[in-house]
Amino acid sequence: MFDPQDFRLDGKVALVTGASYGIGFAIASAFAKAGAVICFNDINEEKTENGIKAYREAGIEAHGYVCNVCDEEQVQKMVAQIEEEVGTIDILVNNAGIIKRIPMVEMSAADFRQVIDVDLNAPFIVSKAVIPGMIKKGHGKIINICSMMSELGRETVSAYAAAKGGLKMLTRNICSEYGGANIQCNGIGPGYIATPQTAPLRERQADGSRHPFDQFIVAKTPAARWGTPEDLQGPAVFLASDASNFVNGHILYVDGGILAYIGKQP
Ligand code: NAP
Ligand code: GCO
Repeated sequence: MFDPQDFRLDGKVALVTGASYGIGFAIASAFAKAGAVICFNDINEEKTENGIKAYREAGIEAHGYVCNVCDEEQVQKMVAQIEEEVGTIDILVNNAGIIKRIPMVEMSAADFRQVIDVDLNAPFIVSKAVIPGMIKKGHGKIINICSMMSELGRETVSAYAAAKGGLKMLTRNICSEYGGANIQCNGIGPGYIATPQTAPLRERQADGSRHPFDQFIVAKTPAARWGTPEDLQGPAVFLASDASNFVNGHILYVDGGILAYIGKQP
């Protein structure tokens, strides 16, 4: 029988990686409003402290941890600390991510590897650390933050697209391997969202005009606007809640319709 309470997260412990600000912060804030206890990490002390302050200003007492998600030892330690201090993690959002916009033939192998490390290897490392606790508890929710680039390529983002395409398949594989343990692993594929990560694509030109890429994305989006981190909150709460217990291995694109649209005639 349908119960609106199924969309609530009361009593759940959520870990959102890289969530001092941006998309992760917005998703974690929505989880808190839905009743979850929030744990997040950032790569350095200062940003983690700033994140704790930002959550507090939003009325949320979040647990902040300094952890490089690429470092398996740090991740295992952080998860153990959360399980001891807060409780077993019910909801994991693999949000931490980077992008390097460099033409492929000019990109160093080291730069390519760094993007793969953060955007694909790290979701593996963090999920591997969290799943045993979810199995013991008898349930779990993993949400991987994918991208338009899980489906499409574009100039200068070869490493990012390879990573986000791989993250789509890691999502489906975690679904396949752990669905039987009542763990649902899904992805969210945001469209173009106004955060620090996309700020260079929205910078005003010297003559005060809009960035050409900004104009391109608005013309390519039926909603005719950039997304905001808040646009992702409802979909994330849905995938973190009991309302989505039979949704597994799905990538939910929250893109204002970009993937469905050929684009407005110039
Ligand atoms: P953002 O503003 O650049 O924030 C990324 C966050 O990840 C920051 O808090 C960053 O911490 C953290 N991080 C990076 N590397 C880390 C590491 N090794 N260990 C721990 N934390 C790390 O990005 P965003 O726009 O909010 O994007 C968040 C996620 O959504 C990313 O996975 C991104 O690929 C994805 N996404 C973004 C868009 C978009 O249009 N913005 C669209 C689709 C998907 P520091 O500040 O300390 O570096
Ligand atoms: C880019 C953008 C995109 C967005 C997002 C789109 O340079 O094309 O950064 O990659 O970050 O991933 O879904």
